[in-house]
Amino acid sequence: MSKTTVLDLRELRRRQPRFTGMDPGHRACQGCGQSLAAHIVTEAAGPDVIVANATGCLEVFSTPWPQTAWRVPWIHSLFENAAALAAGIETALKQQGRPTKMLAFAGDGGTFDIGFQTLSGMIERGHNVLYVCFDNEAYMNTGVQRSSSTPHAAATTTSPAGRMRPGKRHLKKDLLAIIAAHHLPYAATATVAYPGDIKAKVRRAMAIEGPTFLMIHAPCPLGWVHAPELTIKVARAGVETGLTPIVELERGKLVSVLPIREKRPVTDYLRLQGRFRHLLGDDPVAVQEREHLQALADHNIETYGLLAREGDVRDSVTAALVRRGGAIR
Ligand SMILES: Cc1ncc(C[n+]2csc(CCOP(=O)(O)OP(=O)(O)O)c2C)c(N)n1
Ligand code: SF4
Repeated sequence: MSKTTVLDLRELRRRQPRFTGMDPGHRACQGCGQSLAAHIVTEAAGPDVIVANATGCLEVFSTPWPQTAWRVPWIHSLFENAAALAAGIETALKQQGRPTKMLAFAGDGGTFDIGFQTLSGMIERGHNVLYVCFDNEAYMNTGVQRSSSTPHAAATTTSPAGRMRPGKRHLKKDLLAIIAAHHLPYAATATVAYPGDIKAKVRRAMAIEGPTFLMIHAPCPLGWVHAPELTIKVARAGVETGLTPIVELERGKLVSVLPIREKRPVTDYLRLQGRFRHLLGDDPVAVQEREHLQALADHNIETYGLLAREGDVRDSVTAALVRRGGAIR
């Protein structure tokens, strides 16, 4: 009879080679959601990639000359043209008979605002690029200025909360709906609260020929004003309140969602972050703004069908997503 081998799973995992596209020795703040997300994305994308990275925190903290945290080919782009740079490299390599899927990385400022034109053009022309937006909801690298991704009523340095107005006056731009209108093969949202879901979505998006888009909700302790150790808790509260809908779209149509199993009030999200501190009191404006944000969360829940339903069949890959309206792949 053969001898039974007792496997030490931890030892086995330690010995398995694990690809990392980015080293930990960089200069991000403690608890930076974006650095966590970039590690997860590059690990899932594997070694056979080239990254075009718009300026922003990720670029600045990962490449202080002459150092770099990147273990994959990586190229800096301007604030506004990561998608155009990725599209150009992809086209050049195709012409040389070396087709590849490019990665483009940018923050929300580089995506929702200043890089939007090149992003739209890249998708419209059908380039083989996975574009990843690390959404920390403001221009963090230059001092926490509001972007069109900043949530309504959040305080930033250019939308301060004071007597005249309670933080940002405008709504967060519904970028996913605009991206969906391009009818691209695949677009999805994700959050650092669910790393396995990010990995599954990156693998899906990398395997698809043509333009794909992933937007990752990435708390910024400095700009959102929360303790570094709360990053995951904050991100999870975003999902469970409905303020951060986690969904997948194919050709612009919703195919799956990360369901909310126990819905929480938006105050559970707001009270964790100093940028919403002015919304927690009893004064009528704070109450009105809280109600407004609750209505926005409820709208997301309704629009995407986020509440868990009896009989929801879970996605076998992530064990988290459930189908809404069609096949996942
Ligand atoms: C045309 C142009 N305008 C402004 C800047 C200055 N700038 C560099 S990074 C940045 C903010 C980046 O914000 P975001 O894309 O949200 O990334 P984050 O730093 O938040 O990760 C700004 C305003 C620039 N480099 N180029
Ligand atoms: S400012 Fe925010 S996004 Fe930038 S490195 Fe620090 S935590 Fe990360």
